[in-house]
Amino acid sequence: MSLRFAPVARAVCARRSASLVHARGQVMKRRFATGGGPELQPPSQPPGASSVPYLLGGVGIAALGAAYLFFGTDGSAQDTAKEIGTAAKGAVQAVEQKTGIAKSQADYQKVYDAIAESLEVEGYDDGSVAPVLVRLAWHCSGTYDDKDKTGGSNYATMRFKPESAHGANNGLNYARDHMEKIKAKFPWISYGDLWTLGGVVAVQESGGPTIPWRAGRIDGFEHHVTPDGRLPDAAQAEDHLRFIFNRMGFNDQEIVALSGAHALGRCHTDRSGFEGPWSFSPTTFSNAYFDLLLNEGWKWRKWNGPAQYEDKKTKSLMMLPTDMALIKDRSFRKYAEKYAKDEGVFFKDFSDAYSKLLELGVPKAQFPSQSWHMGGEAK
Ligand code: CCH
Repeated sequence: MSLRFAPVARAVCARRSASLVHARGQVMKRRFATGGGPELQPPSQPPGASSVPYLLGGVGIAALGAAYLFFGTDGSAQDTAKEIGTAAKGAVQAVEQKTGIAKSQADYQKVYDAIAESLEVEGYDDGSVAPVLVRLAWHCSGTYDDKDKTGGSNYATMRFKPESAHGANNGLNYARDHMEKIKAKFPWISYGDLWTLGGVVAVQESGGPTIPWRAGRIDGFEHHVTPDGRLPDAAQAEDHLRFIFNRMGFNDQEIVALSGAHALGRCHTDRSGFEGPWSFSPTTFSNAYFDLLLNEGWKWRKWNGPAQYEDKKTKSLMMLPTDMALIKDRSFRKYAEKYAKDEGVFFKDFSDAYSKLLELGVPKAQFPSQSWHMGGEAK
């Protein structure tokens, strides 16, 4: 492909305003529910709603008993009490979701709108926090292990020191702090719902596909934190990618689709050690990552940092060793080629895989039966 955008190194400001104009002009207005967007109707009250409080009380008591049996007397009495409270909350929430008396989609749409309105931050990277919010949503979900069902987005365990200090999460304090401002406005939302909804808003408002999403995650405890090393190491290659993503339950096609998120954002020397953006338009979600990966010339960058590639023409773009594995490995490559040729196919596959990613580790009973399309009409 030809280089369609202004070289990054030459004009950060020009690029910033160009991509933001795109985001603002073409995307943000369309997706916001406020300011004339489509009105979402709260679900109607279920028949027999008056019996629901009794039902909830019963479920809560049952959950208390179950939690006591499950957790026994391990740990301090205070911890056990908190655990029981969480288990009860999960059970009550499941019933609330099923009966429709939980917060409605319209309530979550208000959170969506507040996040969308907060995305542009003057002076931060390329002018938008969307990329780092996509990364927060992915890292809070990608700890999942499909064998023992630990990890994932349910408990928002990155709030705790062991996980927030895992090397792969460097720099995500910025995203978590940003989301604290939203949490202050909507204290009823769980962190897992907040962070994953943030990832949905960020993709959609950057011009990406609609991501089906639903509420239902609950806040957990420090002992839910999973061991370090569950997220991918960018210095490695295809075997490592399969090892990490197969553990979560993803196949080759889904691995490649998810990797297309690198159209957004950039690497930071003070976070991962790597440097630079993957695309010329790092605040716009598109299939540019695959296009560039396949159609630009790449060579190892000569510098003091970790081994990474740079594009031969402008030397302003980068690829990680794991990115390059997507075109070196034959099975991965066929999907990369498909996505480079057809953005519609990429959007569809990304939407499916990202939606699945954001629900990893959440017991199905905690969700209402159907996913929602937040932010207006599905795209
Ligand atoms: Fe990623 N990613 N990612 N990534 N990532 C980085 C940044 C972003 C890997 C490594 C890195 C996914 C998969 C992988 C985003 C979304 C996704 C960085 C730079 C590294 C390193 C961090 C820094 O320095 O700030 C590796 C390895 C894999 C293996 O597959 C997946 C999956 C997703 C989402 C679906 C986004 C977005 C960024 C940009 C963040 C920012 O702050 O700009």
